[in-house]
Amino acid sequence: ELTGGMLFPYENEFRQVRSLDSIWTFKLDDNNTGIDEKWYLSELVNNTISMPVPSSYNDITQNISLKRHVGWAWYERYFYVHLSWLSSTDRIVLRFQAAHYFTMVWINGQQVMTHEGGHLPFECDIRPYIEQENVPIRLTVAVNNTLTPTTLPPGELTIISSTYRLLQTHFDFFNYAGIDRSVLLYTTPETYIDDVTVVTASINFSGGVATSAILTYSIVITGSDTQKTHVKVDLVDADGRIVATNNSGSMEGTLYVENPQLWQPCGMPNTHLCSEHSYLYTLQVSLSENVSPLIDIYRLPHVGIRTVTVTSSTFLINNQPFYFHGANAHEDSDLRGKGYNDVLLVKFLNLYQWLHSNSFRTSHYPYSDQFYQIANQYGIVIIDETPAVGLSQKNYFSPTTLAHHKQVIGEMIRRDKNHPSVVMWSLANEPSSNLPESDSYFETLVAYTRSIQRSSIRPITFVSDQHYSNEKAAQYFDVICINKYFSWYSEYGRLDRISVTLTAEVQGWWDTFKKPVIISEYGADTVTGLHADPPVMFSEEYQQEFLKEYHLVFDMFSSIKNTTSGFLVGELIWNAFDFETEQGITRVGAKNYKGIFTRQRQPKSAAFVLRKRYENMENND
Ligand code: GCB
Repeated sequence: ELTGGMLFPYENEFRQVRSLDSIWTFKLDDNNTGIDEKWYLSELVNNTISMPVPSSYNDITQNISLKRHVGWAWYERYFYVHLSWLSSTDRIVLRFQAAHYFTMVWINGQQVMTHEGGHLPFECDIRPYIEQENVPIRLTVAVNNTLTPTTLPPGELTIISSTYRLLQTHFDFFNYAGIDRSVLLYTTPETYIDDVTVVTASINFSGGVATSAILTYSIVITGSDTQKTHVKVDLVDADGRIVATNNSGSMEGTLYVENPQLWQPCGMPNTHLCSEHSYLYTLQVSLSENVSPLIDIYRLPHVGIRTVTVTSSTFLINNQPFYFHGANAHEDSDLRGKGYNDVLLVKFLNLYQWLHSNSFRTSHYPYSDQFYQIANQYGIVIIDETPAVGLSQKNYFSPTTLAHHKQVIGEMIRRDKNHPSVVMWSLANEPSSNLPESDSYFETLVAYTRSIQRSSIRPITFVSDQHYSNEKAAQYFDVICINKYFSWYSEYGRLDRISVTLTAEVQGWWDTFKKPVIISEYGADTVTGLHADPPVMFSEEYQQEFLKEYHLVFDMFSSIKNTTSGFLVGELIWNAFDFETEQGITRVGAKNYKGIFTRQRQPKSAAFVLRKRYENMENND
C-alpha cells in the first residue's frame, strides 16, 4: 500500500507554489547510452535543443528520429530557490504532474527519485539535496517511453537494428513521450497536512429535498511533530460561511451538514445552469500545535455532497437515475501531442457544454488534474480509467503486471478520490477477458480496489470488447462497459445490420450478467468534407447514419426511457476528437478519424446529430 498523500499543491498562507514550466534543454539519447555515461553528472552538451515543458517532444521538431524515438530522452534546467525558503525549515517539494513513461530525476547529479508510469504525479522533498544557497541548482530528468510486457500499457520492443527499434503495442493512439505535464516546486511546513480524504457517507431526503448529510473525513499528518498536533476541520460553503466544524482534534471524524446543497451532474431534471447545481464546498483543514498556534492549512476546494449507488439495472447519483451521454477523448492535439494545455482544456469544456454532454471516460489513462477540477465545477461526470489498455496477451496477466496494476490503481485513487465528478473507477480497457488467466487476475484486482477505497464509495467497472458468451471478468464488476463497432470493424458498410447485431449483443450482456451496461465506445472513422449519398464508409453521411442506427437500439434498452425493463445506463461515443496514431494501412495520415470534431476541434456533421440528441435527453429527462 502507498504511504503519504498526493494532494494537489494549492498556494496559501503556509504554502507557496512555483512553476518550473518553461523552455528546457533537451537531448535525445539516440543510442541509449546516457545512463551508462552518467550524463546527469554535468551539464548536457552536444546536440542539445530547446524543448517546451510541458509537451510531448515527438512533434516539436522536423526530425523523424525524434518523432519515433523509443528509449531515453534527457531534459535539464537550472533554477534558484528563494532565500526565504532556504532560511525556513519548510519542505521544498519537487513535483512532476506526470511524465511518460519511466522517469529518473537528479539534483546536482544526485538521484532524488524515479517513477514508473506515465499519467500520475510523483514528488519528493529536495531540501536535503540543496547544498549551497548562492549557486543555481541543476535539475536533470531522463524519461524513457519503452513499454514492456509488465508496463501499463504493455508493449514489446524488437531491436531490428541500432536505428530501428520497433515498439509494438495493442492500442492505437500514438505513444507520445516526455515531460507532458507541469513541473512544480512548492513548500509545506516541516510538519504538514499530507493527505485528506472526504466522503459523503449519507444524505437524508425528505420529499426529494436533501435535509441533512453526513461527511466523514480522515487526515494524515507527517513530520517530526506529529504527536503534538491538533486538527480542526471546517466545511465552508461557496459564500465563505462555515457550515460544519469538527474540532475534536482527531484524524478521523464526521461533519454533519444541515440543508446541504448537493453536487448534481449537469443535465439532471431542472438543472439547466449546470455550474449552479454542481455545488462545491471547501474543506478547510487547520493544523496547530495543541490548540494554537497554527502550523499548516490545506483547503480542499472541490468537496461535493453526493452519493453514487448502483442497482442491477440503474446507476443512481443522489438517488436519481443517471444516464451517461457524451464522448470519450484522448489527451491529444497538434504539435503538443499529449502535453497539457489550458486552452485545450477550456475548449474541451465549451465543446462538451455545446454538445450537452454530461460525462466522459478518461480513455485510456488518468488525465491531467485540471480535467477533474473543471468537471467538478461544471457538473460533468467522469469514469476514471487506469492506463491498463491492451492487456491482450496471455503473458500480460503476470504477477509482476498485477503488482504494478495495483500500484497504479492505488496512485489513481490517491490522486482522484476527492473529486465529486469521479463516480466510477475503470480498471482496464479491452483486456483479453476471454482468457482463463484474466479471471483470477480481475477477481484479485476488484477485491484490492474495494479494499483500498475503504467504504466502497464508488462502483467499479472495466471495458470489454469480448462476446458475452466468452467473458470471464465481468462477473466481478458493478457495471459492465462494452465497446462495439458493428458495421465498422465487422459487416462494414452495412448500416442496415446494426439494429440486428447490436440488439442481440446488448440483450445478451444483460441476460448473462444482470448488471447495468454502458456502451463505452461506438463510432465510425470520418474524413471531414467527404460526402456520399447513399452513405459509404468514411463519409460524413455514414457517420451520421451510423450514430442514428445505434441510437435507435440504445433507446430500446435505456434505463431512463424504459423504467421497468431498461438496463442500459449510458452511451459514450468514440471519439470526441480525431487523434494521432501510429502509421498503418487503416490510418490515413496516421490518424484515427472517429472524432465528431476534427483534431483542431471543429465539428463534423455528426456533432450536430449528437448535439440534438443530448439536448433532447436533457429536456425529457
Ligand atoms: C477500440 C479502442 C480504442 C480505439 C478504437 C478504434 O476499441 O478501445 O482505443 O481507438 O477501438 O477506433 O479502433
